[in-house]
Amino acid sequence: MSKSKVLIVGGTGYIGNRIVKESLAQGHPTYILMRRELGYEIEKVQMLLSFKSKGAHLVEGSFSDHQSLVDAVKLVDIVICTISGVQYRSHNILLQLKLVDAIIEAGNVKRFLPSEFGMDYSRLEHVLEYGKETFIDKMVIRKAIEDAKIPYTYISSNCVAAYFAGNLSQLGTLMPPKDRVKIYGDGNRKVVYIDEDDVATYTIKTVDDARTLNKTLYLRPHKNILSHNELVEKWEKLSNKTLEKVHISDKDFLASIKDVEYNFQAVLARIYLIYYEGRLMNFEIGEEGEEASEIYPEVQYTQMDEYLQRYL
Ligand code: GO6
Repeated sequence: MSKSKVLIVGGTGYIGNRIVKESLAQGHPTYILMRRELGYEIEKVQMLLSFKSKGAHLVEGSFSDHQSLVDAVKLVDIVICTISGVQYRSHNILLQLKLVDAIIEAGNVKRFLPSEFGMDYSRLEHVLEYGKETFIDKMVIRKAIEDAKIPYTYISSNCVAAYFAGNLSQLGTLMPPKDRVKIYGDGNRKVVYIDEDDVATYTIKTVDDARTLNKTLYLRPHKNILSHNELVEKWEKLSNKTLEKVHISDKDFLASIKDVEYNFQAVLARIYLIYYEGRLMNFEIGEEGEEASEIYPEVQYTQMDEYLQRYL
């Protein structure tokens, strides 16, 4: 069977660029949307040209040109969108409604993977008041996909390591702390960490897999399910240094959310749900999903002690 053709929208981003590389590596004819608005964004243009030299096809288009999206989508079997959601207030995620419209009109797409790649908001029975509306956008996209009966897979990748493990989950930095580490509550809730390269590996592996059609693929590699305390302990062993632990009570953490700007509130709200409430691991996957390391046991995923070595 020949490999399906894949279009990546967001191919220069933090997750998207890895998916492009993995799609090429796994032998898929790989197409990347090159937005006309790129203009002078020179790093992105150069990255796209380097992907082109490795065999990717650059497809020019724009979210403000419906026909260009239809034409792009018609070239492929699979559409993967990794558009960023982290500037919550700009509602970037909702741009995908235009992609959904294009997929409906084109009518040829075998599977759409919208930009999820985080926690599964559909499994939250409640969220915080802070940043409440920022949990809605991805659900709006899901509804549009399901109403249109577009075949889909949602990827729930949990905590990507560069944001959550390399800094030992300390806010405002991407490097590990030197002397003192803040621990959220008692530090015992289970959190799932994942190397972003492994996000790409599992994502591309699943695009032609009938087992994940119209389901969510949860990335929960079992050796990477760690409490905050366990993550810190791994770093202490590697660096051969003991850090001072400062426990932040849930009350103090919640109080601190009040005074920060909106976008940061949305970040803190997620940290709260993950580290104080343990929302990544407090539900069974069940019939709606599959677990990646279970259905792809051949993938040698990166464990966090190995990942952390780059920070030594
Ligand atoms: C990642 C972050 C962590 C930012 C999700 C700064 C959506 C999700 C796990 O942009 O708002 O240290 O699920 O110093 O569904 C940001 C966001 C996290 C990164 C969270 C994210 C995760 C978005 C930081 C930091 C721990």
